[in-house]
Amino acid sequence: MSKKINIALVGNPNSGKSSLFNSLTGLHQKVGNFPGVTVDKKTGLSKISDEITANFIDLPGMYSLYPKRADEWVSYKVLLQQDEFIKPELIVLVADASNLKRNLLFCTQIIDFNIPVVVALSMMDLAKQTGTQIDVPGLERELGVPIVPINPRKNKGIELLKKTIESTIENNHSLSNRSFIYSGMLAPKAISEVQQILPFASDYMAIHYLINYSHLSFNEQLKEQIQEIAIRNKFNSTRTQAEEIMQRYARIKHIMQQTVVETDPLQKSLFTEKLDNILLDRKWGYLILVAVLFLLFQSVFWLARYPMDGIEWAFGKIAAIASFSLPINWASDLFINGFLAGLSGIMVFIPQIMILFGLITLLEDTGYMARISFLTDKLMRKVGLNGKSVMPMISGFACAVPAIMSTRNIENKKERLLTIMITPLMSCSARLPVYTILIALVIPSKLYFGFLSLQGLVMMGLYLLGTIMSLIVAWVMQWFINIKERSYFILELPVYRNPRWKNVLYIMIEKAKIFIFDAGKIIMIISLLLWVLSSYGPPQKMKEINESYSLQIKNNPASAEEITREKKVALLQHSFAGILGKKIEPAIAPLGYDWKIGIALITSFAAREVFVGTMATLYSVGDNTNTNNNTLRQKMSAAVREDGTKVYTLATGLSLLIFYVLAMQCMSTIAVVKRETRSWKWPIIQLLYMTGLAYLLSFIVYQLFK
Ligand SMILES: Nc1nc2c(ncn2[C@@H]2O[C@H](COP(=O)(O)OP(=O)(O)OP(=O)(O)O)[C@@H](O)[C@H]2O)c(=O)[nH]1
Ligand SMILES: [Mg+2]
Repeated sequence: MSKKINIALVGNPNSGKSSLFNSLTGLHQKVGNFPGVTVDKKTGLSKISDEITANFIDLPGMYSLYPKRADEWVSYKVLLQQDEFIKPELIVLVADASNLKRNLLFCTQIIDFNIPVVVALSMMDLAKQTGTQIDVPGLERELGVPIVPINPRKNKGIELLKKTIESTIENNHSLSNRSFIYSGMLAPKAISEVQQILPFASDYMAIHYLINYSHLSFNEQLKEQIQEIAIRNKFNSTRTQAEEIMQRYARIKHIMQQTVVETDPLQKSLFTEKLDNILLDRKWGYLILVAVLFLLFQSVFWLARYPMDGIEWAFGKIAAIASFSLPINWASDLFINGFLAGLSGIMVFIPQIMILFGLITLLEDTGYMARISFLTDKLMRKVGLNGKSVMPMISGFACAVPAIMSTRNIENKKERLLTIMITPLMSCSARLPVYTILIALVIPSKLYFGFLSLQGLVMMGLYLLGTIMSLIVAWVMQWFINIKERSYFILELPVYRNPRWKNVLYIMIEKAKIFIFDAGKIIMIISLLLWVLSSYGPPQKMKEINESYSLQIKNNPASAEEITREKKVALLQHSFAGILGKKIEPAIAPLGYDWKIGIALITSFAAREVFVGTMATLYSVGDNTNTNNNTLRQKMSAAVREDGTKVYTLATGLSLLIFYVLAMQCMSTIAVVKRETRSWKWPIIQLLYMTGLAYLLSFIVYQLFK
């Protein structure tokens, strides 16, 4: 019978844990070239042998066993057997061979827990490049645990690792109870008293219970007992920790002298260092940073244009063929004006979303993202944030939900909270469709110097507006958040790496899929619902309209076409959707919006990307040209108000753009903020301030440009 065991993957940040996890399980856990990519636990199955199936747990990285950040606590609790779902029976410790000394500190702490350990030594290729030679069997003897060199990027060493895990499990009971340092001597009496109430704790684990009992999931009685032991024995956690670290480093130093040959550090001139001399330069560094960000947004707009035109054209053709060949009835109307219109509204944006995610993944994979944090730390500090806030903010350009989760690696609580509060102001990919269509409507397509497109510049302006507002809001909000904690910025700069193109491509396809299926599902359902709401109304009123216009046509057959068009508009206005839109019109008229836009604001309250689907449905249902091969853009640009003036003037367009830059219209973000801050207070404040800001600025802009 096959046995299932839990194996935790732990190690320093950026050492290759998630890469190994992916190699072992065939899953696609996010991997990136900076410390703190993984911020939550994730499990996956892998067959170790015919008898053993392992449930691997990928965990956030930790520098040492003294957690400071929210993500380190996740790992710490799993290691101390305090996680309610996962209790690891074996630990695979991933150690970065090119950074051995620091990785060994953590490694020896894990060894002293007395849970079976296998060490996976990653980055051997990098160690070799810098001339470091490691005597693996010698190191194994000194540490007393098996060590397997691996390279998860190239799938090397995985089989051997599985074999070693298998034999470690089999030899479990004959494992010598060998510790790296004599932790029992650090606080002998307190430790043995803890072990009397928690008999399974190793000496070293007992120390951790003494230090962190108040944060762990013990019952109150047990917490009081441990506290009492600590006080009675005058247990001093700071002194114990310092003593422990010193003892460990003393032994590690000795071991390294015996088993590792390093080149003279002065001689090694790394590619990374040379590149950093330019990229982190006080002048060039910032210039290059601005250029990189500029290129990023220009390319999203540029590169995507041609595939977008193609998709639009194709859907126009399909709709034309369908309306030509299908019989005219409610089913074909639903198909063409509900389903097809909604679908094309989704598909058109796939190219931009893929390109945006692809480029951001490139920044992360090469290691440049961490440099952006480094370069911007000073600026960020001025507004109460931290260099580490920049990574979530830039990820926020793709999607606020993972971005907000990634704030877990910011140490300071206030800075983390501020980052969470402002990240949704960064223009995420769901806003792209809205921007694209509105820009195409109200901003002329002009080129400066033959390559700078005006529309591209406006697009960049919107991204910039979101970013600048986020800094201003952070600056203001820091005075209202009353958390006092020392702030510091420690970020290990990773070495530059070639991007893994397969990974980039995978993420692009994956994000496109998520957009089509997750967002698409919502868009589609709302579009179809909207089609019903805007095709039907109170029956009595609808009947009246139909009859009155039929009469008019009978009396005046020459202008039948004109009258039919008026009839359609009247029907839409008195449909259920029309009634709804009219209801909120007074509130949004000062921003320059009519009732159709009002409907879109309502439907996109839960998810902004619904805007385009809504527009597509509304303008198709009320389509007064009777041909279906018009694109949505053409239909919108032809839209007129009751007094005959155009709906989408520059003023309305700009006001609407600004509203979408600033308003909080995303249920998923609200949910994730609630989860990360563990209260409803912050998501509610966020919803209110963002929507208020959006209303105010849109109002000002409309009144200025009107
Ligand atoms: N050269 C080389 N690169 C590797 C190796 N293993 C992983 N990498 C790269 O190292 C980087 C970090 O990998 P991850 O798997 O995200 O590291 P992690 O330990 O999960 O990092 P955190 O989640 O931030 O703690 C990625 O760019 C990987 O492609 C290796 O053996 N050699
Ligand atoms: Mg990871």
